Amino acid sequence: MSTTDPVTPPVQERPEWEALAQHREAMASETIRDLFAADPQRAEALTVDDNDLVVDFSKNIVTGETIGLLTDLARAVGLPQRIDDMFTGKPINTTEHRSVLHVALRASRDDSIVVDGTDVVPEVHEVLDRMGDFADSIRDGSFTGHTGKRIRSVVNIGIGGSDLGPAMAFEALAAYSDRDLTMKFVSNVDGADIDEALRGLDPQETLFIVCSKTFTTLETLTNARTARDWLLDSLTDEAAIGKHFVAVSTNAEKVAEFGIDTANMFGFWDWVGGRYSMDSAVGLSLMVAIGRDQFSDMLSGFRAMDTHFRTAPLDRNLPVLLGLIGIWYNNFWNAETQAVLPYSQYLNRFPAYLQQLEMESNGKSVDLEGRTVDGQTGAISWGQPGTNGQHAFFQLIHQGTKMIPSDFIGYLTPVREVGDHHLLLMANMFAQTEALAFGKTLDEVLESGVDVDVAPHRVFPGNRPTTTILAPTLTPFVLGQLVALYEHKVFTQGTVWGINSFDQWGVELGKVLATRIADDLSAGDDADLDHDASTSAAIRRFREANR
Ligand code: G6Q
Repeated sequence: MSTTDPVTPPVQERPEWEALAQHREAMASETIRDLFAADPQRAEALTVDDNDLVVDFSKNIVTGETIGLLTDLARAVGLPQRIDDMFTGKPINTTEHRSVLHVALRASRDDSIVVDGTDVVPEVHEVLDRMGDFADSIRDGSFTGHTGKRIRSVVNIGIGGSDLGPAMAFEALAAYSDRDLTMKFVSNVDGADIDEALRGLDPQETLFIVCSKTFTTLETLTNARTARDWLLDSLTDEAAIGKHFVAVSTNAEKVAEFGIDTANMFGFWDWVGGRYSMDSAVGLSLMVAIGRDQFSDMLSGFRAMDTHFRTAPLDRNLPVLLGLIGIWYNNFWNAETQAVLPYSQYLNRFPAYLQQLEMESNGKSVDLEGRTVDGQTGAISWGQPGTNGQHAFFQLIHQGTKMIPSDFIGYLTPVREVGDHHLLLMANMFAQTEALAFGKTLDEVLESGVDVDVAPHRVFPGNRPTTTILAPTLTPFVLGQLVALYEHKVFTQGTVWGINSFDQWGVELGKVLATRIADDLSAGDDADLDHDASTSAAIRRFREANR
């Protein structure tokens, strides 16, 4: 920022924020129950659809006025301009001086997005085409390992953004995958992860995809070295590396240094953040599993949501509404967490994926002007698939003292019919959102014949906000739409809070300290330690145990 740039006021100082604070006071006595009773059109008015997604916001503590005030706020902070800046490649990741162009990863072949004088779309499609050819060759058996055997197991080695996306999406789309291929995802530096993953695999039939944007990440390189040793233990010939290792990275030099031929490298670009990269070459393992056509369907789903985000009016815009309603609870109702509850076993890893997307992006306390933010930013995001959660933590959502706005995600038809399971699954999902919104009053409990002493315990206060997201079924297209929905939700929120959703300096300190402590752990018993007393004691215990 130059000294002549106008200073953007903190969002809390805007009149639109104050208007929301006053509206919150007025809403204090409203209940979802009353809002529904007062307006028979409510469900319809607060439901928005786009392509395959239908999102019902009506079971939230909002009115038309709330949405109006929230969208006024979004306009006041310049959200439409920020969206345009992102899609046109402006360097909005100001702390890393980069464009933020994950949307270019799913641009159509005939689109054009120019960054520093270069149209990046042809490069994106060149990599996608190479990935497609490679995936085809694994799937049809024309690519063989060092001893001529076809590849039957693929191990993705990566962590964070180079793991969570492909691992989540592979599980989500397992029904569309080639079941003859065994897919594994190794991320943790805990040796147990790779040790368990490699059990039962035949080195002659195993391909490793080492996925690392920087190719300097300790966990990934340690796992990749272990994988290389495992392979060479049995195949003995260094030349085997070329047939069993490929890399996904932006850093050709480091890839070559590791010993992987850069001809076997699939590139991406510094304008793709790790947690926004599952639709880049980072998705190679997914593409091998589901094939290039289904991967392309997934990209179409992403693109459909991008178009919606860019063109729909703010008050009918799914990511904008999801983001703004999240801010309504986070900042005006003091909700500290938000749950994501997919009623789909295939989406088992989706909450973990979103945890990184949301919390690494918006877990910031310094704004774009370099000021400490005044008020809350990113909410804690968590969840589990239903119905499992119902038998565990749902008690607290129903009757606890905290407000936990929850997104329920479900499908009208199952990917594969298994008896009446799907009907029961969805009956549970709909029942939960109904119970959370409308609860059960003391009168209703007493009317049902419950003893007076126990009755208070059986009351459900209701008025617990939920958003229901439905799709026809879980397809690659729907998954793409869903991921892009949350990507743009995160961007909407970051824009309102005035923070940079695309850096992650908070993960750096731990990395630096871990490298230093690794040296301390391997030093001799008497080597000096320069840490606090607690950390030094832990290091000594470790040294003693590993003497
Ligand atoms: C994501 C983060 C982080 C990153 C990992 C792996 O946005 O930057 O999760 O993806 O640290 O980094 P590499 O891909 O460079 O190994």
